[in-house]
Amino acid sequence: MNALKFASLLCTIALQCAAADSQDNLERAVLPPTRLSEWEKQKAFFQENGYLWIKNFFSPEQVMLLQGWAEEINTAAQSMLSCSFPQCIPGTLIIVPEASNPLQACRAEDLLSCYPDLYYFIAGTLTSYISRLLGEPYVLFKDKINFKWPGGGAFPPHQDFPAYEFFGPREHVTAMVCIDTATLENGCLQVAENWRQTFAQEPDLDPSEVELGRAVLPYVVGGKEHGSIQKKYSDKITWIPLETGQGDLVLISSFIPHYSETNHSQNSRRAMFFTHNRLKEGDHRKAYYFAKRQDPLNPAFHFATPTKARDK
Ligand SMILES: O=C(O)CCC(=O)C(=O)O
Ligand SMILES: [Fe+2]
Repeated sequence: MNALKFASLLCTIALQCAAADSQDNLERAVLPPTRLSEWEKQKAFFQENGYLWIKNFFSPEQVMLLQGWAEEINTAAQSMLSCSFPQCIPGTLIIVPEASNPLQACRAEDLLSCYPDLYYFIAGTLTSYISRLLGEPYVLFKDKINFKWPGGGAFPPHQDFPAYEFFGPREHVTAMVCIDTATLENGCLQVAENWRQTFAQEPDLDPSEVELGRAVLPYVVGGKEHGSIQKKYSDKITWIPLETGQGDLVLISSFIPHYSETNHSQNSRRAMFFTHNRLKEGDHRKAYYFAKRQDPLNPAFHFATPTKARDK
């Protein structure tokens, strides 16, 4: 085959892959519900799979608002890091530096206590949506923005539940709001495909917990990998990359295994995460942040994250 034919063959394969990719995305992502039957379908998908990806959940105007908050929070985070602002003062941002660079913010937390308009925005959109979708009131548990700057660290495979379990609620729903377009190159979120099926026959796990989607997979305790699923288990998982666009929403249950790679691009991959729990399991937000501010370096608060904790 001559060079020209070979190049054209490569081009055709690339185009086919791109077409297959966007077809997959179309099949995986849904649009915001507008009819009762769509709510039911979306609920069933979330309960079956542990995640739900809604394209264009937020309007372009709302995306601009979210980007504005993300910028403001970043400016505040960088100045707080540069003057070693303490974490223990309620009503201020909690800034967690990147493990590889103490002057770069990996994440900022407790945003909603600092930006009341962001709080009302989220309560009126996401909290209401989650409550409607799941058929009972939900309440905010914690919130954060992960900046994932160029070179920003990977989040190894983990489940969120073990990081939250000491605070009461038995399950959580996290809403990921995509601020920058997320790609494989910049380290988009990846979720486990059919994880209940993957581990249905696993001898070390309780089959009824797996069936209910509530099994905790054995994870590494202590050290740099604290909180990440043991390799023996994570190797069995098939991952679905969610290449989300600005304003897309992804809901994940606190049990679904997920991870993301290092950002290999030149731009940030910012996403906000709003974790909720069932109101009937109590409002634990204040207790969570009180505990975190008292002991910010406790490994319990650095679960499978590219940040530094005590005794790691
Ligand atoms: O930002 C990401 O890619 C993943 C974040 C995550 O899983 C977490 O913060 O628990
Ligand atoms: Fe997570």
